[in-house]
Amino acid sequence: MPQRIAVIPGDGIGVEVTQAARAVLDAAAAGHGLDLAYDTYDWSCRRYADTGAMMPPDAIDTLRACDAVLLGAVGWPGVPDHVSLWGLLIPIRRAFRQFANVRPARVLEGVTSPLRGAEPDTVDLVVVRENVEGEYSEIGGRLNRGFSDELAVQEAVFTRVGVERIARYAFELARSRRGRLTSATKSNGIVHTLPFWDEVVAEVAADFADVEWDAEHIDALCAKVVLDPGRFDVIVGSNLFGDILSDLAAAVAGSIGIAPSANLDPTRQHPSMFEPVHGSAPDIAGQGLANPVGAVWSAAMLLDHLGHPGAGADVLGAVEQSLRDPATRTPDLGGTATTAEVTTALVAQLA
Ligand code: GGG
Repeated sequence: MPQRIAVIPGDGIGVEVTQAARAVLDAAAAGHGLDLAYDTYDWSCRRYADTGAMMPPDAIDTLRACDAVLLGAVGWPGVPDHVSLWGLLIPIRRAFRQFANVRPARVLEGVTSPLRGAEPDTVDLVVVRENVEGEYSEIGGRLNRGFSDELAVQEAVFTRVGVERIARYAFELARSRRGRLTSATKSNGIVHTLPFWDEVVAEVAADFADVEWDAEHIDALCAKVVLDPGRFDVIVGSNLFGDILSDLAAAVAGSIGIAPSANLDPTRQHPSMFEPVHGSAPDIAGQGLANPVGAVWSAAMLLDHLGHPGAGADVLGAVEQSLRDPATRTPDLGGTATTAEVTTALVAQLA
């Protein structure tokens, strides 16, 4: 029986980078004797423009049977960002209880960090983002539209179950790495939810005496990630803080184009989803200039998750090798290589 991967290229460069990731997955599968099968879905802003919905009504049931989802990017001018996000990406994360969004950031050889002194191998951190609650909440609404007293209310939702499980996931991850965890907070200003977050994280920490940990207010934490990124190992944050921190960490690592992510249901009751951190990049879409590394690295995480760590390590090794070579760096990394040229080099490495 093949392992089935649902591929949702989505919008813009999502189409180009998922094609690249598929080619690399095929090469890794051939090298390791894996049986992978793909089902591709055209769910996207284009579909929204044609039909009024990003996905069909039975989309979640369609995905339920797959072993993993590979997603490209979501968003296109003309469709409001909250419509595209809440019409595709967020429903999948929630329906499949993908509560841990794992986003590694490393300065790799051949990639220049904008930070002075951030040499290869000096920055190696993982942002663990709570992925199904927090500030990304449907609870709220707008009143008095169009009047001068118009207002909008949105409730952040932090549950004990939700905070505890993401904290536990992050502490376990830190324990398997360098044993250091930072919790992102803002409990000085956000007076209810974040003191609660801090309390629950501290309770979980009691089970991890071997992990050194602290909590940092998000503003100071952002400054420290820029000033001294090498000090961080695992950073755990709420949905919004994790989203912001992972883009910052990707920029510190040299380009958001190389940043991968895994939306995990660690219980494995539902499929997990793998996607580059970057969006659809309408400015370069369709020109063959997109960096496929974020999607390919996400595919390596997918292989790991499906029980093929050797294949995942080979894909990451091929990525590292391609970045070392100036001839296979895309324009976001100061090179001139096209998406297709990088993909061909990656596939050749794996052959
Ligand atoms: N590659 C995924 C993508 O297109 N992300 C766009 C985005 O805005 N994501 C927001 C989020 O991850 O919450």
